[in-house]
Formats: sequence, structure tokens, C-alpha cells
Amino acid sequence: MNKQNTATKLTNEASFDVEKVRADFPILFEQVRGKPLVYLDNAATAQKPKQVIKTLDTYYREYNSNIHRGVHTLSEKATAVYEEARNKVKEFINADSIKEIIFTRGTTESINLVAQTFGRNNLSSNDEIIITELEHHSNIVPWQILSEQTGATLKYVPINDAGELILEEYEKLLNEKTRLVTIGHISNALGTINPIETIIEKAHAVGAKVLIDGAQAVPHTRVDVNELNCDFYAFSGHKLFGPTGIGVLYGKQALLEAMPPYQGGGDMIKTVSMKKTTYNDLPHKFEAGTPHIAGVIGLGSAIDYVSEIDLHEAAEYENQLLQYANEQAAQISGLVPVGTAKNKTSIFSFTLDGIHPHDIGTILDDEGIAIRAGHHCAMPVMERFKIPATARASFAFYNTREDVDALIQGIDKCKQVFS
Ligand code: C6P
Repeated sequence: MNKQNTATKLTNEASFDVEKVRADFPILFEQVRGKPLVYLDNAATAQKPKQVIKTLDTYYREYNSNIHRGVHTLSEKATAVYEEARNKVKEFINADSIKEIIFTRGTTESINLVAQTFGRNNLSSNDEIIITELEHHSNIVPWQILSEQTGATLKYVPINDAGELILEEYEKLLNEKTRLVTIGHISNALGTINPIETIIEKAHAVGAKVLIDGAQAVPHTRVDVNELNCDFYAFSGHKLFGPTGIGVLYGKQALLEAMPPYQGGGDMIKTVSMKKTTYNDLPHKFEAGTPHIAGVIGLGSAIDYVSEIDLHEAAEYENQLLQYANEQAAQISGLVPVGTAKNKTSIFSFTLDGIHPHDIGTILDDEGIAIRAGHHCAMPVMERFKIPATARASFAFYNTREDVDALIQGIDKCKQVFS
């Protein structure tokens, strides 16, 4: 491993050394509105460790160059580091080959790529796609567009009052017409961890392919695409402590080989004549134009960083923070947690009687506390709970009990302001 990427190694099994980790994230020592920053908007985007920031700085200072094109030293170096990052992603999610790792702009683009290539090539008016009520808009709208284009029917798995998928209903929706099941690994609005192993197995039993939206999962859990046996897995770099504008689509090689290109342009071709174009091999067939080179290199560095952290131990620590937040919040009258799944990650969504979540967000911001307020790009979830919005605090492994205390005090202040 590159020395500059070596993150704080966490060896203590019993307790997570949060102070060591915090020291890696310079922004956590900033002030907002004259108060120390309490960053609880990690589900929207995670902060970046100094190792990733340094990697980006070094790229732009020392070897900024285009890739796969130049014969000069800088281009060769940039190409090597870019492709090394692809290998890191492959190892990180345990894919079989680097051919299965496509760089995209993020989860959203990864899902759109599958809809417009695999989807348009394989679906017609007799076919069905299953998604769920729990999805982020990025895993709804591309399928609605595809339905309009192909006539395929879109079906939704409902959720219960805790925000868990009703698996019996899923089983009822599955049939020989199901071509694709596309589902979030972890809900961004509620934190529900879906039983994707079962979902994948049942979809495969009727011959359907499965796409997993892993945007909220990769920062909290080890993902092994081989073990999961999913057909596609999508995630974004920025939620994994890497740069924005970069993401990954994993796809099984045979499926990717059979899919047409997503966009045309440089790098995705082998030959172009005025009559005909032949396409490049995987993974380049799906990476048209100059890619986000710094983003890919930064993502590689972020993967180095999280690979040094025991994500299982970190998730346990985050769950303790969630539990603590739930305990403290239970003392606050009028506070209603939204999303109470048995198996959930460190997302604390709630409403406060008589106070709009946007007002909660604004008052908390005055205290230097960053949360997200709104529908979280999951309007069907809000519709299901008959609410316009929630306030959402989302924890990462660098958050502390003091952050939770600040949140609870901030919520108390909201109540005072509105009393
Ligand atoms: N959720 C949130 O605050 P992009 O924007 O492409 O990096 O990720 C889209 C996306 C897809 N699926 C899930 C489950 C997500 O949570 C997100 C992004 C952020 O919850 C921003 S809306």
C-alpha cells in the first residue's frame, strides 16, 4: 500500500478508536456559525480523509494528464494509477475481473446505464421489473423511463410500518415475466438494511437478473459481489469518503459483454470508419470520453483508507451511536422516529410535532449541526408514512456521543423556539 494512503490502523477489537479516525478528517475541526462543526449528513455525502485530499493534490500537482492516450511519462503514470484504482475496486467488492468494474459518475449514472443498455436490449411489453417503495429516486425514475420506452410493467414491493420490505408481497410479485429486480441494499431515508441475499436468490429462481443500489451500503458493510451473486451492483465514491462525480457499476462479465455501449465517443472504440465503428473491450466499452481521472484516483485512495478500517467494528460503533440517539430522543415529547426496522444502519430519521423538518434543519445549522431535511429523494417513502419530509441525522464512524448530545440539545432548542 502507498504510504501516503496508509490510514490509522484500528486494531482494538473491543472499542473503536474514534479520536484516531477523527484526526484524519480536517473538516471536522472547522467551525460553522462560530460553533464546532457537528457533521451528521453522512448519508448525503461523507467527509474526506487527509489521505484522499493529499492523493488528489499530488495528482494535480505532479502528474495531471489524460489517460489511455499519451505516450509521455505523465500520461503513462496517470493511466497506471487510474487502472490500479480499478483493481482496488475489484478487490474491494471481490469481483472476478477488472472487466467487471465500470467507472461512472455515481450510483445514479450506474443505474441509468443498466436501464438504457441491458434494459432496452432485453425488455419488452410482456416483461416486468420489480422495484420497491423504499427506493431512492435514482432507482425509480430510470425504470419508469425504461417502462415508457419498452412497455415493460413496473411493480413495487410494499413496506410495513417499520420501513421493512414485506417479503411475502415480493414473492407474490415474482413470476416468469420478471426480467429484473432492482433494489437498494440500505435505504437512505430510513436506514433499513434489506435482506438482499434472499431477494437475489428468489429473483434468480424465476430467471430474473438483479441490480443492487449499494450507495448507502459500501460505507457501512463489506460487500462481496461474488458471495451475493448479484448481477449488477452500483455505488458512489463520495459516500465512501472519496470524491464526488465518481461511481462504480459492477456487472457480471457475460452480461456486460452482451450489452450495447451506453455512450459513444473516445476510448470506447477500437476502430472508427465513416461506415462503421467497432467497440472497445470491457471495461472501456462503457467509458466514453475523458473520464473523471482525479475522481478515480481519489476513489482508489478512499478504498485504501477504508480497507484499513474494520468496517464491521465501525458499523457496530455507529449502531451504538444510533442506539444512544434513540434513547435520548425517547425523552423528547413529540419526536417520532421514522423507520424502525429491526435490521438498520445508522440513519436517524424523525419528525417533531408541529415543526417542519426544514425549520429543524435551519435551527440546527445555527448550532453548527449539519443534518438533512426533506424527502431525501425518496418521495414514495414519505407518501407511505403520510408525511412531507423528515429530519435525518446520519452517522459515520467519525461521529461521537458528543455529536449526539449536540443534536439532542439542538432539537430541544427547536422546541423552545416553537413553543
Ligand atoms: N442519496 C442522500 O442524501 P448519487 O447522487 O448518484 O451519488 O447517489 C444517488 C443515490 C442512490 N441510491 C441511494 C440509496 C442513495 O442514498 C443515493 C444518494 C443522498 O440520501 C443524496 S440524494
